Amino acid sequence: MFYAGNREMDSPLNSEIESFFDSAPPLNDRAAISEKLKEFIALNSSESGTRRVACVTSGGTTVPLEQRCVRYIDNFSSGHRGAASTEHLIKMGYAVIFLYRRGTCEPYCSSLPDDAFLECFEVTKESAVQVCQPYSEAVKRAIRDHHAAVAGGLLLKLPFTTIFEYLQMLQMIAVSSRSLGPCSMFYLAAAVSDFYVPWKSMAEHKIQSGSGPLDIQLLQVPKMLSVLRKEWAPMAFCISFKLETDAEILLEKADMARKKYGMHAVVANELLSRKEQVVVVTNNGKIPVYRDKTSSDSDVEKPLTKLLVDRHSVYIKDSNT
Ligand code: PAZ
Repeated sequence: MFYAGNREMDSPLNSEIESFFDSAPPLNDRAAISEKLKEFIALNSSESGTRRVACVTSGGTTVPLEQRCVRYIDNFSSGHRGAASTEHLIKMGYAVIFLYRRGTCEPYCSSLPDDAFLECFEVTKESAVQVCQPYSEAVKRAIRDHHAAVAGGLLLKLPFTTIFEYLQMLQMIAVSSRSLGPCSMFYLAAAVSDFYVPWKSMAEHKIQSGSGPLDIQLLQVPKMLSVLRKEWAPMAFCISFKLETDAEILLEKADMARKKYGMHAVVANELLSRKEQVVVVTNNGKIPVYRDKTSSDSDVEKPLTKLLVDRHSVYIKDSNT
């Protein structure tokens, strides 16, 4: 099902998008997601003043090679950027819809031990389960902060795995947040596949290995950023991310993406240095942002989200005048 907004679906890009959605397997839990979104948006909108709501996307999308999927192509992303940014945005007063790849980092979990889950717990003489002493403060803090965000209506977590799920859910979120107008922000840190196998031309069963080299044709995933900007959520403040491994082409590619898709900002980052520095590319300049190296527990997402929130404030003010 494709929601085109008020425009006619007549451009070649729009027909590619339409055919992507038409051929995608429908979301299993579409009705439940839609209900959760409706409630979350209603909770954060009121006549006395709408809270700012950010949709933070995080983690990589998979491209299945078989309908009963055994093999898939993946995009690199640990989800750290999205999870940390979500925590900072909530601290700055935002409500966040966290659209994340199942199994990647989640907000409030970064201070938890990397050790296997079961190593954090022990059984007492009275047969109760308790957190082992060295982990207890970190676990307590994570549970408390996570609970406060979810119970306070400030965090809605929606997991995806495939490119099909991701784009359908992004569209649902964008259309549901239209009523928020300029108070809505899209912070698109997920690493989204550029190529996919259309569902209808995909093998149903596990591809057999006996018949020699595998020859698969991947189609280009239609670029949804323009349609997000122009049709799904035309009033929202939109930030996309550009990852490159070649620093020479990074800033130029980020600026091209900004212009081509009408983004309000593009965050340019290079794979190896992405945790230390990024560059925010806007229509009036390129602003480098660095992690505070004087503090061991600082991250680059703190100054990054602060800068983008300031830009969002200006955007809201300008939209209201
Ligand atoms: O998830 P992570 O913290 O490991 O990495 C974040 C990132 C590099 C995936 C993100 O900053 C990014 O650039 N996302 C967009 C990637 C792209 O499609 O260009």
